[in-house]
Amino acid sequence: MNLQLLFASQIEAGDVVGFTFFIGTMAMLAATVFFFAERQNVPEKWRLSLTVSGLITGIAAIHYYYMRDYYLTMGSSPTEFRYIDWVLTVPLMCVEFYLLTRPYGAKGKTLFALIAASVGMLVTGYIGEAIQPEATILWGTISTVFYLYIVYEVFAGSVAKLAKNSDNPALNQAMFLLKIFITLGWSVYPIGYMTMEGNLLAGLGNIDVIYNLADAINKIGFGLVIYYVATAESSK
Ligand SMILES: *C/C=C(C)/C=C/C=C(C)/C=C/C1=C(C)CCCC1(C)C
Repeated sequence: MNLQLLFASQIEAGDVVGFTFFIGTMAMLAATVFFFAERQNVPEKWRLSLTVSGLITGIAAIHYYYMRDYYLTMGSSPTEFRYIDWVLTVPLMCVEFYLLTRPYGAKGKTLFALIAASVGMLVTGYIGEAIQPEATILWGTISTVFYLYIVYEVFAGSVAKLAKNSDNPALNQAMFLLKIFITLGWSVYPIGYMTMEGNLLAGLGNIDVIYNLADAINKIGFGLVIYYVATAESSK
């Protein structure tokens, strides 16, 4: 076997960006194994949620593998892989909200609205980041409107109302933590977006490092919250 070829995309010492792509791949992979392995240790009604958590980190692991390779060979941001990953995984996070509130009457309509908003948020973000860099602020603003709709839905819309009326402490605890992810965790992405050249936060940091950090927190953390609630409920 040609080892030279196998290690074609070498990571250089001091390459922080490449390092975070590498560690992101490994972390997503480990989380995926964890969520699928733990599936059988939680009560049946939580299993589908854990499967979705594993799918989210699994899809991300594969994209990180490609993004790392792209970055190491091209030396630039793998924006296309990044947005393809998000457009698959963010709707799955909306599915998690739906699954949590489904036993209490969540409607397919709400799930559809959440998915549509997340796709709208990402498509407009992609246009501002990759297609029309001269209109980054305009597209970023439109994207933020979609983002705020998701925040509204989870805080005050039907998702919030169903969780509140459920009288289930485990569910309310999960909702509380997931709200923190949606507000604080997800807000790291627009910060990364604004570090693009010529924008408000240019020079603050590397956009890929910020996105990679946010992905690790949000994708793995989100799944761990669900795992935590599932096990807390079963140990009672
Ligand atoms: C696993 C990936 C996740 C949770 C990605 C979330 C991405 C966002 C919340 C992105 C939001 C953006 C804005 C609100 C405005 C600027 C453009 C985006 C797409 C970076």
